[in-house]
Amino acid sequence: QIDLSNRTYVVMGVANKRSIAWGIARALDQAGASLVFTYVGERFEKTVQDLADTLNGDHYVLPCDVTSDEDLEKAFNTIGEKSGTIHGIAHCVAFANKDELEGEYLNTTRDGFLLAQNISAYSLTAAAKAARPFLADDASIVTLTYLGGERYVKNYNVMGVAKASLDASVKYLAHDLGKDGVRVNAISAGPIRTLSAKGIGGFNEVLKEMEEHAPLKRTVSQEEVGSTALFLMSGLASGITGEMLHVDGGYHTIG
Ligand code: 0WD
Repeated sequence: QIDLSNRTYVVMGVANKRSIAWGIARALDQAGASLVFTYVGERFEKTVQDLADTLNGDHYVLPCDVTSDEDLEKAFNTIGEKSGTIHGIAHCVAFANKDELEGEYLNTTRDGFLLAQNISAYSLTAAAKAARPFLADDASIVTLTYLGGERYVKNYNVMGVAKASLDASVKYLAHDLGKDGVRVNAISAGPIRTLSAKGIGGFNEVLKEMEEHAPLKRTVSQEEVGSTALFLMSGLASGITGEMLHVDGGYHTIG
């Protein structure tokens, strides 16, 4: 049994109850953690607050647009003031223009490329930077990535390139923060039906392909990603950093 009581974790990227971030939040909550949720856009405030209020443990909710250094600094300074120390961050944020998540990657615009990199990759570095003064000496940062950053996956396009950048960032951040005792890892999740996933062309076929060909012959759930994040956030993973852990029923081993 993992016990995270008296420890504070920041969960970035809950949009609704289907969000992977929510699966992570529930796993951390069940382990007794105190949680801080960051959301972007007023329309998500109530959803996130209402969801957070269903949890057992302490929690509060803050706005934070990861494209703004000012927002990030404000949010993490507030967390530092209210909670003191941060024991972990679940970074579950990504965005690309929907019309660039189908057809040829070659058609990606400069603005679309930079937008995807900004929200989906640089935001991890920016969040780590803003959080650094408050990170515990055994803190654990976990981000979410996807196979499309390691190899070609149809339609994933500009987001695949952003995930490749995110994956490299994990390794560099693991070096920078390792001397503070802080670990940085990525979970490469299999396809899960969420708000963001809806934007990806042919997503139903990706799910079907996984059910047919993954070693486990099924898709994975938010809960399975949540329990892996809980492991990475816990002392059980104290020797693991700069790693990418696939929670994809083994799909990455084929093809
Ligand atoms: O199959 C999937 N769903 C997989 C998702 C497979 C493998 C990885 N992932 C990754 C995603 O790429 C992302 O990094 O998991 C992470 C979480 O994605 P999700 O749970 O699939 O999607 P969703 O519930 O939509 O949450 C992503 C959230 C945003 O939601 P919307 O739908 O509004 O884009 O990222 C947040 C927002 O809450 N977000 C931002 N947060 C702060 N600042 C920003 C921003 N500028 N933009 C988006």
